[in-house]
Amino acid sequence: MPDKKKKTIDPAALELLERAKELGIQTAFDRTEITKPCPIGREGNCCRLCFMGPCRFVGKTNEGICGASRETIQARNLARMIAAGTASHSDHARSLAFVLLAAARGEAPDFKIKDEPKLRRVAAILDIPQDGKTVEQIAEQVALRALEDFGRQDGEISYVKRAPKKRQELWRRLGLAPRGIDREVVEAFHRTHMGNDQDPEHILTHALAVSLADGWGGSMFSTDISDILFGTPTPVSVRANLGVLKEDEVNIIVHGHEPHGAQMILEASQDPEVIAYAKSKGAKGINLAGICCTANEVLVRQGIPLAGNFLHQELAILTGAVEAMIVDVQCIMEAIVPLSRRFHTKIITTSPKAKIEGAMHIPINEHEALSIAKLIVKTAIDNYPNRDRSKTFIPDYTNVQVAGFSHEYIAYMQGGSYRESFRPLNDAIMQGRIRGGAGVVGCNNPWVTQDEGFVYIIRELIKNDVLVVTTGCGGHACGKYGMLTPETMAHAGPGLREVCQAIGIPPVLHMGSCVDNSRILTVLTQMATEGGLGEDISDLPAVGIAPEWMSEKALAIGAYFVASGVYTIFGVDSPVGGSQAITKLISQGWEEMVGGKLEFEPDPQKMVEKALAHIDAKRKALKLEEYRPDRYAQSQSYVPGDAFSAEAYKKGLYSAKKAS
Ligand code: NFS
Ligand code: SF4
Repeated sequence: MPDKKKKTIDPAALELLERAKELGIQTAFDRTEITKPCPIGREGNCCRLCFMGPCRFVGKTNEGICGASRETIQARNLARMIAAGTASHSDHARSLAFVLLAAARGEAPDFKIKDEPKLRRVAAILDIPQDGKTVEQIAEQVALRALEDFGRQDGEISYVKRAPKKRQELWRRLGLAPRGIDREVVEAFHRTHMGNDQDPEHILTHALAVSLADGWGGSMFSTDISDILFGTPTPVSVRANLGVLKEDEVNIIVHGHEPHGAQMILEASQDPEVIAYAKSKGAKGINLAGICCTANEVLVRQGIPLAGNFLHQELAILTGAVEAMIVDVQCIMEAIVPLSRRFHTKIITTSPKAKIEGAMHIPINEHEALSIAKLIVKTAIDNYPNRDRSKTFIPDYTNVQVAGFSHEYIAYMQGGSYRESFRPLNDAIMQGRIRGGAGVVGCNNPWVTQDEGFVYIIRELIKNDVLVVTTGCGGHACGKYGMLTPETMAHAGPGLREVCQAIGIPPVLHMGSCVDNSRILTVLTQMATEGGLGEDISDLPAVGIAPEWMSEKALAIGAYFVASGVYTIFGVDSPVGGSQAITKLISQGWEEMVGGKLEFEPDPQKMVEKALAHIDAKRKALKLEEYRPDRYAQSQSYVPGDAFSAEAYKKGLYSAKKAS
């Protein structure tokens, strides 16, 4: 198990953990120490796929009761995790496709087609004829086409053709182009049932196909449909961390992943009648804040504050100042329900797919969404008088962040609508002003110090002139420490800093939620096809890093980045650490096959070293100018200060006191 010295570097979290201790309350941080996960299962050495087992591969045991080898069971375990992650992202996309369909047919009056240009761009990609059709008719066709891709039996899903030509051909040659999203997921579970596919390499090759059904299927449709319904993000400034909660307002937290319910909660909370109702209960107003990806999806589009990432969900309740936490699907800890009973907080589940015992269940459907959302918000307001002031403790930390760099905006910012392109970015990489790119994304995991990996790795990368993009809980982490502001360019190497100054962007770009990792695929494709950096994603000097991963969804993302040609490094620990052969297969083996590889490396410093070495090797293979940090060292207009240290953070250097 990793040796962890402290639980978190977040001062707000530290104060609340202290508070939890005073109250005798345990959180995931404490349960990590008490529970001690099974070391056999943790490294993938346990098979429980049939009732002759579970078979544990320890000591001299090298086969299961059925004779399955260690490699087979490792491959099956990993493939199943990737399939479950793919199912989650994709089922989220399916919900959105149904919302779009209902909106297009006039059956979801509270949802509108907010971004018609995006709808038309998506329709064009899908070859849907638009002449003489109304916006609603086009939207209906887009929704139907997405749903078709879920149930498609043959051929390939629509978005395969969005990849670089060379990549598409490779996938087709290897049989990796997903036929249908549901089909690949179902087949993964079939193949890994007892007594079926028992060739580890064969199992894991299919796992790559499954993951592509996520990246270029479910996740990409999620992103597109969310943009159509709620608007394509553009940079917006929001506040982050638990200090956004208010002493004198009804605090409502939305947490989860699917954006449509949260969007309705947001609209309900802005309704003058609902606000008046809150005032009638003695509150000054309604304060909505978000946790995890629901926050990244909805709130950043409209500048609403973020309460924090995955490990902040219990801490938010510990403030004693939250009237309701409204959750939909994914990454919701069951622990929040018993915890909420120690305070006045109500946990309300809103997805027909997810109930939690002891929580209030008010499912939101697309047909009467807003009226249900108003009911939910009123339930929170009714709870406001129950807040016990002697128990509230809101840590006074927030920070400013700029988020909302959609791939469309990244193209736009490099030339405006007149001449948008990836030419400036590609040129900067070719000249060595920017050394390369990195996506630093993913979860929190209480097995490592919360946010420490993100802050360390990103700081080192930008110092070394690597442009960073982030999503998901990684985005929250960056936001909390002020790393998403233009001022962060003070910490960038001189070449990268100059580019950031010229365009006016931070060196770390927040691209959205975890399904928005699909936006990174689009950016990589645009860079690979712009010219000068090879002709496939695997040619690019780029890496993916998930330093604090924990979920099956994270593994699905890791796998689709690999299958798309990206070197991907995961932190914490390896779920296949019990087999050297499988470890080699998913790194060296996959690299030979698809040009990307998956490695697990717990040490953040080594992650940075590996990332830089890979970027330099790719630069060399492309015969680009050698990267020399001193070459463009002219730009000194920013004096670097230590904005990221907990000390600086505590002093309030970058944490203006709870601004609204
Ligand atoms: Ni991604 Fe978003 Fe966070 Fe991990 Fe969970 S919230 S979908 S899975 S923990 S980054
Ligand atoms: Fe054991 Fe084989 Fe059953 Fe797995 S499938 S539990 S290895 S007998």
